[in-house]
Amino acid sequence: MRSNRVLTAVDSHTEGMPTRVITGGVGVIPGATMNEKRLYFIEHLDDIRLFLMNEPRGHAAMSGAILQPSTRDDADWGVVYIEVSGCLPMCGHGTIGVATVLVETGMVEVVEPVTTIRLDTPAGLVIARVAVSDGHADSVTIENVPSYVVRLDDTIEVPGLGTVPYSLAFGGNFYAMVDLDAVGLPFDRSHQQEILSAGLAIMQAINETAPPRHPTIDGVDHCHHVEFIAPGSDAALSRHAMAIYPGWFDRSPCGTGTSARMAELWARGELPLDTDFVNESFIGSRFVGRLVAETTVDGVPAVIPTITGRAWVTGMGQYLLDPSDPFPTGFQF
Ligand code: PYC
Repeated sequence: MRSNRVLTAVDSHTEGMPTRVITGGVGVIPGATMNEKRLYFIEHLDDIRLFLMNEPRGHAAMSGAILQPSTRDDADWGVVYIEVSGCLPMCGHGTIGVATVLVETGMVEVVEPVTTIRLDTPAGLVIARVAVSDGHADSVTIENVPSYVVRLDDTIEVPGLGTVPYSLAFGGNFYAMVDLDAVGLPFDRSHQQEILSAGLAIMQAINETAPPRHPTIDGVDHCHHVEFIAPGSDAALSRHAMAIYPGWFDRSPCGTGTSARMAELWARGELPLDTDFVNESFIGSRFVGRLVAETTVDGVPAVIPTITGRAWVTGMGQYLLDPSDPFPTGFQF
C-alpha cells in the first residue's frame, strides 16, 4: 500500500450529524490562538480539509474537527472545526462529538458521573460536561460562547422571494432566522430543494447588502446558515430546517444555531434563564438548550447558552492518499 498522507480519525455522529475527529497526522498548526490556527489552516492547509470532507472520503454534508494542543492554560484540548463549507469558528454538534470521542478513547482522564473537558475553540473557551456511566459517554452538555442578537425583526430584499422578514443572531456562527411560512414553504423534507434554494438566496442577499461581523473574533464576517423555523414552534419546543452554505442541511439540531435561536427568544423576552428549550432538527433529533447567564459582547447584551445532546462513535480509521490518486483533494458532486 502506498500513501503520502496518513491521517488517523475517530468517526462519530451527533444526533445524526457526522463529526470526523482527526486524532493524528496533521501536526501542530501554527498560531498563538486557536483562531489564528483556524486562519492559518484556511490559508495554508485547506487541502487537508478538502481531502477529509469531500467525496470520496466524505460527502456533501460532511463535518469534522482536528484536535490540537490547547493554546490556553485553562483548556485541555484545542479544536479546529472543518466541514464541506470551510472552517467554522465554533460547532456545537462537532464539540459534542469531540467530547464523546475524547472520553470513549480515553484521551482525557475519565471521571464518573461527569467528566469535564475544557476546549480551546476558535470562538473561545467551551466547556463540555460529559455524563459518563460504566465508561460510556451517555450525553454531553456544552457551555457555549456568548450569544447575542444582531438584528430583530428586520427585512431583506431577496431576488425571487421578495421582502423576507428575518432576525439575525450569533451563537458561535451567524444565523438568519426565518419563518418557513414567510417564504411559503412547508416543513417537509420532500421540499428540501426549494427550502435550500431559498436559504442560499437569503444568505447571498444578506452577505451582499448587510454582512454581519463579530466584533472580537477575526474573520467571522458572513452568514452561511439560515434557520427556517417550522410553524407551531415556540420558546419551549422549536422545529427547524437548517440550510447551510454551499448547499446542505444540518442533520443535528445545530448547537450554535440553537444558541442563536435562544439568544433571539431571550431578546424577545420569551425565554428566561434556566429554562429548557427543545430544538428539533429536520430529521427529528433533538438538543435541549438552556440559558445560564447574561453577559455582554462588546457592550451588546448577550447570554451564555448550554446545549445537551448525544453522540456515538461510528468508526476508527486511517485516511490515506495514494500518490497516483487523481483526486487528492476530493471533489463535490
Ligand atoms: O452544531 O453548531 C452546530 C453546527 C454548525 C454547522 C453544523 N452543525
